[in-house]
Amino acid sequence: AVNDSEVTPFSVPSYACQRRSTLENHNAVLTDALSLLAEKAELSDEDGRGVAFRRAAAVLKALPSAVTKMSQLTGLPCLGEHSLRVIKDILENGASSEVESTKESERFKALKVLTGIFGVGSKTADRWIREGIHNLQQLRDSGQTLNRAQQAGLEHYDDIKQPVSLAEAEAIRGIVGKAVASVSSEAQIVLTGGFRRGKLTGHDVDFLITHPEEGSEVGLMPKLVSWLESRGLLLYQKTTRNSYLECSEGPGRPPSNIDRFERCLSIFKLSAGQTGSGVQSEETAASPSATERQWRAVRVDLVVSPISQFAFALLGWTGSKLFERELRRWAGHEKGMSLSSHALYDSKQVNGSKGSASAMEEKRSKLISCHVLQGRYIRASSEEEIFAHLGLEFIPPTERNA
Ligand code: DGT
Ligand code: MG
Repeated sequence: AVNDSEVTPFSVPSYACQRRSTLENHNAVLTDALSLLAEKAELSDEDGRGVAFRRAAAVLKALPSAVTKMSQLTGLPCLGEHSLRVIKDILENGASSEVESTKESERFKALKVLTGIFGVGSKTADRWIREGIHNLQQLRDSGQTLNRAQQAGLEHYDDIKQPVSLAEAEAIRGIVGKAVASVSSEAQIVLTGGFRRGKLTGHDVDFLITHPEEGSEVGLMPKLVSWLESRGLLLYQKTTRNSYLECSEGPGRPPSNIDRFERCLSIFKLSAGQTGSGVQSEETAASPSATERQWRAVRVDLVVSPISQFAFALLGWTGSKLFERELRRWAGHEKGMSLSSHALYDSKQVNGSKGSASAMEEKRSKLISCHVLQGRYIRASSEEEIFAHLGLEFIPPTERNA
């Protein structure tokens, strides 16, 4: 055994967007434990605590080998007292008592089941639990009023909780690609989300659609949805309008742009024939009925972006969620910029000052209408350019699995 004085502590940069996080993880036991506590916090509306556990897990994911001693963790960023206690418990006792008791907790189990229903968030789940509803049967029997999304979510629960395979994602890519091509010969579609990061399964399939000519993306979404609906491919869909309006000092975008459709949350009906190899293999079938009926329900998200915002949308919808959050934190805290899935805004240009924006300036920027702001929007036509503007080394999608 190596004694403590010979242990070389690991070293990683603070922000996840400064690190290359592949799908390889040498510390899965530890990161699973921390992720579960993050999930518990998120389901209890303790977002700050949730992010802290997510950041700690991401640091461990980035390590080149398995942690065996606490002393290896000396000096690592983002490992708070609570996370360190959980890690220590696992290294010393093989398990964390907090994690184990969470897994057994009736409340946690109920929150997981209920929020697993598409359209149900933690607040709704919490209300139902307080009314004595802990599982799907109790929900069905309760006579609770469900909205359209929740009804569809409950109906397709077993299918939706089943991971989507890459083959299924590619089959859907083919169908949606055909739909896009039929409504516009020039429109482009990209697979984003976890599959773009090289994951082999996902909880949904995410697509980003754009058109090379600015403005021609307007109206694409309703046409696309009609195409899919008329062929019976959508079990559920809800399209929401884009409410983002870029306001730079340059010529403003026409007001009509705030009205275009932007995002469609859907439940796709994927036929067995469309994946080539059948919907599910025998051993992974959620229920006999899922194999008998020769189709399955899959969550699909469609997003339409104008070409001027495409690079930002692509970066924003590729994930991981923590990687995105860290990019925005880096932009704000280290660069005095504000990054979204629409744009990069440099607020430190105010009065030509070079330093990073003070909290006061940032507050002022938020209060003042964007028409009189003196900062500037930074254009970018590729992800590489956005990383460069942020002063970060480019991290390809497959290394954004933080
Ligand atoms: P998955 O589907 O479980 O394999 O995991 P991901 O990484 O595909 O996660 P997902 O599908 O929830 O979201 C994909 C990315 O899209 C995520 O990393 C962040 C981004 N995203 C998700 N929801 C929103 C949203 O409401 N607004 C914006 N701007 N981005 C979002
Ligand atoms: Mg996804």
